[in-house]
Amino acid sequence: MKKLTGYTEKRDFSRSPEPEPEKPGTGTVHPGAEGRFVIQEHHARRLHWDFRLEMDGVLKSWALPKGPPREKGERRLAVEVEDHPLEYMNFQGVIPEGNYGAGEVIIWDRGLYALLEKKPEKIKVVLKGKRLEGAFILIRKSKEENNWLIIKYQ
Ligand SMILES: [Mn+2]
Repeated sequence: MKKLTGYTEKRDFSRSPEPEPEKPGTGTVHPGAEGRFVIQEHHARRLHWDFRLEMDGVLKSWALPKGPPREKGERRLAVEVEDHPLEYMNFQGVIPEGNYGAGEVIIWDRGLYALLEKKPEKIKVVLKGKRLEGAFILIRKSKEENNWLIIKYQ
């Protein structure tokens, strides 16, 4: 559960409909295996899309200010944010004013992904969603920062 302290510290679950983590998730996704992914359109103070991969028992998460790349060769900024609990996969609804991330959350796409490669600075996946399909690579721009690029390469 230690991994989710960033998530729980930012939220008051008596005031937000977001899921409170119950148990730590299990089931690490290894290269060659499949996991689930979700992209949530989040109408917060600034509209963005949250890209989440089931990985190591949590949802590894990035905020995409301009959404995911749709065409081969396109690259978009992906800002790494706190790990979310697996239950967040199914969340949509309105986070009330005054709460962290206040605004509407809509599931924009979801499905399975195949993990091709996983390194601290590089993650390669094949997404099999309704809207997004194909191979994507996430590359961390610098070791000290949370800024990554997500690139559609196939
Ligand atoms: Mn968000």
